[in-house]
Amino acid sequence: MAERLLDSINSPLDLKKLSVDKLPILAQEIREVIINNVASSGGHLASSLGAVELIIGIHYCLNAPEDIIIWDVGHQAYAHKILTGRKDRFNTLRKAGGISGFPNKYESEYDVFTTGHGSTSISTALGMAAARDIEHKNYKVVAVIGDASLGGGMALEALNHAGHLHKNMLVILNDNEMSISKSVGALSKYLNRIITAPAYNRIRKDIEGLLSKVPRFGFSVIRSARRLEEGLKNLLVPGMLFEELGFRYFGPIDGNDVTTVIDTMKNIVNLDEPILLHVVTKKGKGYSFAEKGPEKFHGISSFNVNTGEKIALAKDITPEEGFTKAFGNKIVEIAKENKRIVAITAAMPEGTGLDKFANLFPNRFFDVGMAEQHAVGFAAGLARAGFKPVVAIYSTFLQRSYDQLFHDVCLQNLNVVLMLDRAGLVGEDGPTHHGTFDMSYIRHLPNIVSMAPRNEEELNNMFSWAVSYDKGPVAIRYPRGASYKYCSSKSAITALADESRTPITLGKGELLKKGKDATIVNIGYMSNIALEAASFLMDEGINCEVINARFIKPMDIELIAQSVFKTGRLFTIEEGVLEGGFGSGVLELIIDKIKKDIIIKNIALPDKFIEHGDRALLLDKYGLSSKKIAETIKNNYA
Ligand SMILES: Cc1ncc(C[n+]2csc(CCOP(=O)(O)OP(=O)(O)O)c2C)c(N)n1
Repeated sequence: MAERLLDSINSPLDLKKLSVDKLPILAQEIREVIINNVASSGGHLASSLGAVELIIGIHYCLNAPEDIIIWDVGHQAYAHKILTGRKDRFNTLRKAGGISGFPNKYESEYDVFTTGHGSTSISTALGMAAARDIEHKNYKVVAVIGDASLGGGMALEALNHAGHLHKNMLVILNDNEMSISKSVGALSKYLNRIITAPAYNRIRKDIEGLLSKVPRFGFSVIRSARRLEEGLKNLLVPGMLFEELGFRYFGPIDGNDVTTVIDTMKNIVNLDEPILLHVVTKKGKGYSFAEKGPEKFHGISSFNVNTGEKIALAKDITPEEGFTKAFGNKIVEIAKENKRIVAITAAMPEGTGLDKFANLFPNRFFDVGMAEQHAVGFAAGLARAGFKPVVAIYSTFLQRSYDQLFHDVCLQNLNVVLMLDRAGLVGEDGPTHHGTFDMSYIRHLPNIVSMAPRNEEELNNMFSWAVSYDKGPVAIRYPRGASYKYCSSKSAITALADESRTPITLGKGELLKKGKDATIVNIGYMSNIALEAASFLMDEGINCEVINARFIKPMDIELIAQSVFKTGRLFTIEEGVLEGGFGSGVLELIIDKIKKDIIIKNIALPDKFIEHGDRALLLDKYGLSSKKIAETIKNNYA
């Protein structure tokens, strides 16, 4: 096989040895590596394919790692990983022990910042630029941000501050007009106008030249000329918004033409002021299936390279199954009757299952863009005006809205329903995406009800209950996937579950299995794993009582205390961090109820950021598989 250009590249220094005319070939080789590896490991394909030439251009013109590059979200940075010494390990992408799907500061000196959440890059870059200037150093600082991430509050706050500080920094706006689905919002319309009006660009220079010739004598003439200049510029010059914010705007340029990227970068990289370079790229570039379906290929699991079809894995569920689907169907069913229901997503209509609602009730559906803080504040407004807003959001992204939850929702005691998808460990996306903190950060807020369903049917019941509850906010957490994937003996658990079904009542749990030797208290879907653990223990002669608490808050401490009084042993189980979580809540309340000595063990995730890897593997590693739970109970069964 003829040697590839890529074979000689182990760092950006090697890249710079190539002449510019060779770079399109290199881009092609990098694309092949990305496509072939993501086809097996899954990952963020379309964004990474679109950014290949841009990344080559950035590394060609900068001097990383001395020069700083901050990737926003970081899902587009696969080519960066490949060019910075990780091409030989790229086949371990997202696998346990392998390289991370996002920039990771512990993985490489070229990944200056660990990222995964959107809209953070300009703040970080500005901070590093300010630090550089205090120390009179002279490295360059670059933030690379997508058009959807630019609409997030933090990015807009950072732009505002950057223009004011007037630091030497470069913001590269990678505009593909897509978020996961089509970008939404006034800013995206503005960017679209810039891209689709190339005439503006051509005449920009002419107009500036013309304006420079306006006679500049006499105070009022100058003032009028300036006003005219501003007015005309606003009307005709692209990027005026950024210029008004204190940036010099360059672009739009074709970000998939590596020569253009390099020529432009060379011209601007030494300018000593805040620069915004607007590059236009094609999401999914170079892989026809991804170009045609950038949404499907934004984040994808294993697929067949030749057909673009997904490859079914044992852990996969069908499109009709799972918690997300159950919620998506249930909200549609209820909203047909209840016209006060409105639904809100922060740029994830498909991921949260709200796409069906969006199609059926466009007037009651709001995609606010990548703006989780605003999503919750906006919901508060709708609730205050008498509507029943349902905010569907991933557990990890609601972290953005902690203060809105506190100030705008809980303090006002408003009837907002929060549907927290991807609660618990999400697997391959890793620490930035695991939803392991919500029980801790919600449980301590007054007024809010917090719950978790055992399976899809219970999610339906809980959601119906939450929508009819009118005494304050409700949060419901549920994991990725389907409940039956949470244990191996599906039939036994379904049978048990059918027997013990009870209606949802505020603050009431349910007894799933009677026993006498130990009490296992679970929250929601972990009950399935606990039931399986209980069946293992039964074989060892330990008869456990299993409780599904249903409510994290208010908690059914009576039910738990009665059981513990009988068994003398309490084991709590949760797929969340131990500190401040569900088990901690049980202990806080039970301390006043149980007067005799009991054995207590909280089984939860440790006080650390959990790495990426297969979810089942991680559950087992951290003691939350049914086998490990059974082992822990046995070992603590004195
Ligand atoms: C705070 C936050 N909200 C939501 C997400 C989920 N998410 C990941 S990428 C993405 C779209 C990003 O669009 P853009 O910034 O335009 O980059 P592109 O993928 O189009 O290159 C979203 C919504 C996230 N990572 N962070």
